[in-house]
Amino acid sequence: MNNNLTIALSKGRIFKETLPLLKHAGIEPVDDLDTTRKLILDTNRDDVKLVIIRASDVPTYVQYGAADLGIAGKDVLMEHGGEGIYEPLDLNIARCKLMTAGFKNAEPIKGRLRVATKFVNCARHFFAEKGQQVEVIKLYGSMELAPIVGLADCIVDVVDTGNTLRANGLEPKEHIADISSRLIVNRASMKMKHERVKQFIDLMAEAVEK
Ligand code: PRT
Ligand code: MG
Repeated sequence: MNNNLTIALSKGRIFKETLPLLKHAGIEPVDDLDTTRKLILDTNRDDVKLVIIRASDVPTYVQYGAADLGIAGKDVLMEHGGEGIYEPLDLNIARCKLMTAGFKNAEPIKGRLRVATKFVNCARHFFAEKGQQVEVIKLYGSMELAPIVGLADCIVDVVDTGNTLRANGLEPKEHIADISSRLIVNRASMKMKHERVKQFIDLMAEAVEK
């Protein structure tokens, strides 16, 4: 087995907030992410590559060993289920909350509550724990629209400032989980490249503590 490291992460807030941590670990991308169209980024280290993918695909790449390591939100990890993956480090970045949200003065719903979300597993689990019957409707984005057009009674989504909810006449209701991004590791890579991976985790942990 080679001793290279492939790290999967998404563009946007996770990439931005991960850069300083990677830098502390001695890793800097060579290409400018704002302009490059490459999906595999070279770094200053010959033995380290970054693969840039959809946030919700990161656990899958790591699960199957297409990447040794990844950085993903706890929301995405809970939804994925975590099979084949270790989660050794909370990076404490891209913090937000997984919440239910709905109209401000919503009437109590008679019958089954309809919940629109891209987090169908999390939503099912949350309402099942409360013993509440729900119909979960899978969406891929713009969940806030669902109650407005009558597609659902409420949504499950991640919330930071709550501005997006308020701008659409909705408010956060029930807290499901505090979210931050985690460093994840493929189980086989953890064994086969143990020294290499452990050294990287330790450096990232140091960067988080700084
Ligand atoms: O778009 P794609 O399907 O590729 O994935 P994604 O939209 O999940 O990716 P990205 O980069 O937007 O989010 C990556 C991770 O960042 C998520 O999995 C969360 O763990 C974390 N995170 C932290 C957030 C937010 N904060 C956040 N505010 N993810 C999404 N949001 C959304 C929120 O739902 C709302 O639509 O940003 C919008 C602004 O939020 P407010 O509450 O400040 O208005
Ligand atoms: Mg997005």
